Amino acid sequence: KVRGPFVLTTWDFGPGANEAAWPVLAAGGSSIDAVEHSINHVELLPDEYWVGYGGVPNEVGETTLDATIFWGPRHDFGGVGCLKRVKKAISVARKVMEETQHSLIVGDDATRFAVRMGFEETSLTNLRSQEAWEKWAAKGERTDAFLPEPFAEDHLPGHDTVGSISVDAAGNLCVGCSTNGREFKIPGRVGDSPIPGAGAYGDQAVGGAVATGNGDVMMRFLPTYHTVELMRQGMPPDIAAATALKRITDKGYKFGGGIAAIAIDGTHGGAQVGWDDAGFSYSVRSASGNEQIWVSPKPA
Ligand code: SD4
Repeated sequence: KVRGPFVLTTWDFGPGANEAAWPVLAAGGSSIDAVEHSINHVELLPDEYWVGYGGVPNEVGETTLDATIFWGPRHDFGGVGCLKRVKKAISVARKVMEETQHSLIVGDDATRFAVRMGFEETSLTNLRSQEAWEKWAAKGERTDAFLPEPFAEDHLPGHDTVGSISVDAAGNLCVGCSTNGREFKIPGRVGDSPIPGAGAYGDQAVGGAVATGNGDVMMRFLPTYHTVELMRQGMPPDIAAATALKRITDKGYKFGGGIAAIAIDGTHGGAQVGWDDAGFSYSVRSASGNEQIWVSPKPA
């Protein structure tokens, strides 16, 4: 449990993302700015394969982004799906939330909306994502999303969706996430990240949860909504997250997925399935420091 304002961010970039967000909270700023700072930090990392610029491309070699943001005080929400050629997907999601009556804008129209809001249109491809795509395309393969049983096992070498949850000094909750989704996905594919209750969910009275992993499976179960609702009933975050994931495995799905959750009072926890060997962590920054918590241990 942490006290006072805090920010929680998933995966190995969590500590760095939290540090990017912490000055906002330390200065008495808003959790919405903290979440945006945290996620922008990861979106702009050139060597981060799963989020933002330079990220894992789709089947035709284009990187497209999904992102979402929840704002507690008004239970407000904004998201973008399959956003192209704009780096800061979480910031575009914030514009959807703050500047429109809509909740989710997708595809080329999301790009047009972003440009209208003043964002720069630019390539998301860098050397790393270009090379990864060329190597894959040279094998002449179709994406494994065409397999009849795509979820019989997890084919993905890694996952790294960034999810952030913050509560500021005023007690206001913000939850966000951002991702490229899935390697060599079918163009137009949108994952769980911009679906409310799937990739992220928050309730000002309870807390927030963020998910990472095979979104094609996870979105069928709204696991972050489930986690937050169990927390509302008094379940600790780690048990709530594990219970939400168990709902999925109980249906027979074998997949890799993780959830990190934190209650408004600072009690936090996470759970994962399929990543006993791969390792899954989240980090929490508060006035008492920046702590990385391993839900499943990082391989030696
Ligand atoms: C997706 N959930 O689009 C995302 C991928 C992910 O870590 O989390 N990767 O399916």
